[in-house]
Amino acid sequence: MTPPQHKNFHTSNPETSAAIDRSLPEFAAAEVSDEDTFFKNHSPPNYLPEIESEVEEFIKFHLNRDKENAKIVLVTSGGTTVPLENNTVRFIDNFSAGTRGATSAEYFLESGYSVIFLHREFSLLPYSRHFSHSTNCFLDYMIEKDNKIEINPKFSNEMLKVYKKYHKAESENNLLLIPFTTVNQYLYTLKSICEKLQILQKNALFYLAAAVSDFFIPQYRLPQHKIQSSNINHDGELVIRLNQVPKFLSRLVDNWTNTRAYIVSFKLETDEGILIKKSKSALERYHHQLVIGNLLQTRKTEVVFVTKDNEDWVKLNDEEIANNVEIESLMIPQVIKLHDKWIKDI
Ligand code: PAZ
Repeated sequence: MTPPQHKNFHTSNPETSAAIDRSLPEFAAAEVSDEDTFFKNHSPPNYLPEIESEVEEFIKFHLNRDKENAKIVLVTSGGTTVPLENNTVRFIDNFSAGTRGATSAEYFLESGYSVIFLHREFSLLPYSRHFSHSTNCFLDYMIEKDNKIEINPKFSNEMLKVYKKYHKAESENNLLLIPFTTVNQYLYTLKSICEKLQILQKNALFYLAAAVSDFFIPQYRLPQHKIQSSNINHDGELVIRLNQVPKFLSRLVDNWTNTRAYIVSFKLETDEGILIKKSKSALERYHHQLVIGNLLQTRKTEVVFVTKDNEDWVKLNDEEIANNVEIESLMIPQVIKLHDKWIKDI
């Protein structure tokens, strides 16, 4: 079966076609029940239908290959932006580089899952992450020989290993890359992909590692053009009002996904005193299967798996840290074990 060719979408350009619509009603401060209001008051990205057909094709391809056993994981990754202008010059962003998502995606692929990778455009990607965003420029991996360019032999073994895995994922059509930039694009695309994955039932896994903004400027209040330095108040301050982004996890669990899907969300905190409490309360509030808690400061070396009955820490030991072991190499087998048990029991 020949894998379909994928298009390249760009999400980081402002959507001038979706200029602000002043006829939209004033959008009230968000509460948990405001998810539907959000979609009513915000237009979908104009490329969404094309992404939907790519996702449909991808799912169809995998169901045709193995209807009973095709397992697909949706990995979300990276941070969402909050534009301050419609023609976006400035935006609010967060720290996430997409390391967790890109690294996890590789371990899922190695374990036989197909991956839909919903990621912030230009954040880290599976496989290329080993050579991008690093302190080495990609040209440092090359050398010139006889007026030709070659891979520096110093790096070629490492590159070959990564290349083989990348090539396998690509040639078997196991990895679908879907980008987003803004929080609006993320939410619309997430909803769509969740709905398309309903057909997989218990074989669908949701691994929601993206760092989604909690606050945004609703479309009806977004200035069309660049904020001018004259837009200040009497005290010389620029005042920006942000609304709360509705908590979409409840909709995702209750409406967007099949009730038999396995859903993993992440909880990031900076205060270790509240990490477990907040992770547990997310689980109780949204009734999904697993919350993975992590602290900003230690997220690369330890995480906590919070389920209905358990709190299990996954930690790298000193030797593993010294050997650059990736914590995702311990996390993903655990997640898969839980998903397998879910598939067997449900
Ligand atoms: O992208 P990254 O590897 O730098 O960070 C990963 C992470 C901390 C964003 C992720 O593990 C996470 O906790 N995501 C959810 C964040 C939240 O909304 O609480």
